[in-house]
Amino acid sequence: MLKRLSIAVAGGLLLASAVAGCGDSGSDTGSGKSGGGDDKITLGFSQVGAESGWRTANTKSIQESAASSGIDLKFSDAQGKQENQIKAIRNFITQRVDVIAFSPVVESGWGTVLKEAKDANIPVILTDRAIDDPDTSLYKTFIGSDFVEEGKKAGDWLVKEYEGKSDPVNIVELQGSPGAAPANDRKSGFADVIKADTKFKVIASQTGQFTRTDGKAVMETFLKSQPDIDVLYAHNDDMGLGAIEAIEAAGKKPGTDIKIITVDAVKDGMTALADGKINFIVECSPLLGPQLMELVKKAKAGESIPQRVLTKETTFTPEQAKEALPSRKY
Ligand code: GZL
Repeated sequence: MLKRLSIAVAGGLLLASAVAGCGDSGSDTGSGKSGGGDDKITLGFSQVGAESGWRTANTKSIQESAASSGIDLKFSDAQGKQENQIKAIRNFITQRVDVIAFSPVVESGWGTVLKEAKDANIPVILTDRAIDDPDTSLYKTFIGSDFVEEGKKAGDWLVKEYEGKSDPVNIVELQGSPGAAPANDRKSGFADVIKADTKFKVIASQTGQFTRTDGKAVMETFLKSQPDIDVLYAHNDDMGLGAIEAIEAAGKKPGTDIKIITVDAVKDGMTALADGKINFIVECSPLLGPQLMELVKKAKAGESIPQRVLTKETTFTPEQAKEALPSRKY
């Protein structure tokens, strides 16, 4: 996390005015030509997978933006596996694409393959998630959210919610997928804020893999093993929605008996928020496509790009969700 913070400071933050835009490896959804053909840019993109509503919206944004930008997209779905992403990046290098972009499924283990891309003189752009490699020359920029800040926003809401109360507040936490930057940083940002008051106790914390299925299963075990749960902090809406099913099956009222904080603000999460089943959502926008394509064009043209492009996002209460839902793009 510290490394990324130094990158942010060193590279200068370009605050996005708004983020109108967040099968098999190397499958080409474009014309199939490799880079260097006509003046059409070929982009090789390796996506984490299809684990959540956020990821679906992110993929849609990238595919639609590539098409509208006239960029030939070779899209690869890694199904949540780092080895598939490394394979896809090597395929893109062999195919001599013009630019490589990817959302790293985990923070570590990218130095070797990114050095191969650098040696092949193919610019790389990180989107959505960061890596912990100290060599920032391995990629042109990282466009994505500040996950530590997202965790802090979640913690800040909880502190305000329980201001003036002294009884213990028992928290269970559904973490994102192990090793992923959003999981590591949302956990640390939240913990940093709540440690100021000893009444807050994280009594159980386990990965729900960012999926509804696993979020529900882990919440079931929490409910069986923890007789007194006051709050659930889920690192994304999908795990929170799965947990809601488990909470209701246990005869408890989500949002009332157990307060729930999640991150993302996808439509299903916002609907549960508007219905009072979730109490607070920290937004993490998946609509990174338009900005990514602008960065791809600059990288191809050899123009200078800020080391860090931070996406702009907010938070939602139930009332704000009711207002925002009709115009939500994802
Ligand atoms: C965050 C993104 C996370 C989302 C999850 O930028 O990487 O991965 O919060 C998704 O919903 O699975």
